[in-house]
Amino acid sequence: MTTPEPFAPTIAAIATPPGQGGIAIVRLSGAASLPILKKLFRPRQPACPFESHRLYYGWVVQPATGTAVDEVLAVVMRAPRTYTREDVVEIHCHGGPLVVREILTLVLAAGAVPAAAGEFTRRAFLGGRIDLTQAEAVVEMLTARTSAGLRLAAAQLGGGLQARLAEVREALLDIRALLEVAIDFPDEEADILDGPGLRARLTRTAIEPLRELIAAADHGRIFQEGVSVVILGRPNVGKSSLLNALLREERAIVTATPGTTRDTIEEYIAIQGVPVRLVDTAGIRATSEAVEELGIQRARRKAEEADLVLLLFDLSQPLAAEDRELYAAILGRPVILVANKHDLIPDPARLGDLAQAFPGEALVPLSAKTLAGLADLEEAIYTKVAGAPAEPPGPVHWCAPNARHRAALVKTLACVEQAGQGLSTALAPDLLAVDVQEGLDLLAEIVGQTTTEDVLDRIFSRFCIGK
Ligand SMILES: Nc1nc2c(ncn2[C@@H]2O[C@H](COP(=O)(O)OP(=O)(O)OP(=O)(O)O)[C@@H](O)[C@H]2O)c(=O)[nH]1
Ligand SMILES: [Mg+2]
Repeated sequence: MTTPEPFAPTIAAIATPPGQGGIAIVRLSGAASLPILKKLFRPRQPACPFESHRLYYGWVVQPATGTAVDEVLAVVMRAPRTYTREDVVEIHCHGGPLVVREILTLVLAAGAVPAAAGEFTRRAFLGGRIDLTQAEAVVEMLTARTSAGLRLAAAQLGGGLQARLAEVREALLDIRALLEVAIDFPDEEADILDGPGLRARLTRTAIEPLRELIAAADHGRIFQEGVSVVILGRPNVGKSSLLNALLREERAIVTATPGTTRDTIEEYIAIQGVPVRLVDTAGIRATSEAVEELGIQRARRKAEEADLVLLLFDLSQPLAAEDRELYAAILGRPVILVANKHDLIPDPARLGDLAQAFPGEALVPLSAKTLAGLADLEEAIYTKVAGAPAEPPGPVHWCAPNARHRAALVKTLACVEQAGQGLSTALAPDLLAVDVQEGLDLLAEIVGQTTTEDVLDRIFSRFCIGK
């Protein structure tokens, strides 16, 4: 367990983004925050009491000369009711890059040291105000790309994941206690371990919640990291038109000449809260055998990189051998078949032909020209990448374990499942206890109770300075 250093230096950083703004904030944290403030801040009220969590008006001055630097508001927040649980001071100054730099320089000259990336949040974690999952949620909040991603991060910051993990931990602690009784009182062992309840209890209180959390990680990842969707199809089927339609902007050049797009084009959109990287590709066609082979290889590679392929067809043209080859090349990958130019051929028979040629695949009729069917396509994309539109989302949807949490959860589940199997095969209780303890250790790593320094460094290095 890492503990906060008792004599940690007072740190300072500019907490607002670089550049010009209405105001900028210099933030300090540590025992010397108030003494440092007093060296360079001249409050209007000469007998300023510096009450906690109150703003005071005054001037920052050069301590040596008394020269005025800026007119500011200063706030002192006394430990422990602060972001870091240490004394915190914020100086709200005019938002010019030079002004705020100069104030930071004065603060450092008065005894503070520059804060490392994420150091304020790291102190909040070391001070025990938040656990590691909440610290990680701070980064997710800062980097969220859609409001759904932001909501998930906020829920995790509020302790959503922490609470779920605590429930599993309690359950495992109870079961470990039972196993210890069985170890200490061999006469009772049979009663305790063969009680029909114990295995069922392990399943209900640990195995199922862990499986749900892993599923939530897979679901949440989509909202936070986003997905990549590749548009594939023969030349001239309307791939670039579809990209533009989804973007609602004339981004890619569209012409009636096949072979317009020569290279891939990437753009970002949000579909019902999912950040999507959309890739338009050059139409794949066979002008000679070698080219055909290359095109098919490229399609396969693109499909492998993508979370979802939109395979486009031109409904006004008969299905071509190349259409079938493209489909065969991406077989096994998540795909939506898009029957484009539906405005030209509204005949349902043509759609039926496509459905028959590629049975079992999602098929959406569309006109990239009139935009009819676009909402259905967006719905189909969402359903394909995020699963069926969730009914009122359960509490488990309000935490999104990240890749680090997920890896540890999978290992925890394996330990707990092993313990469950051991129970069925009447394994000795001391061996069962080993599995349960291993699961508990893994949970402790997730919340940061036993996380090593290098893992912490990796996590906090994702922050910006001043956070
Ligand atoms: N009527 C109609 N025309 C469309 C539709 N979608 C695209 N087109 C037309 O089809 C032609 C080709 O469109 P593009 O979007 O450039 O096709 P592409 O698949 O990107 O073509 P390449 O880049 O050459 O592979 C253009 O003339 C578009 O205006 C549609 O839904 N209906
Ligand atoms: Mg194109």
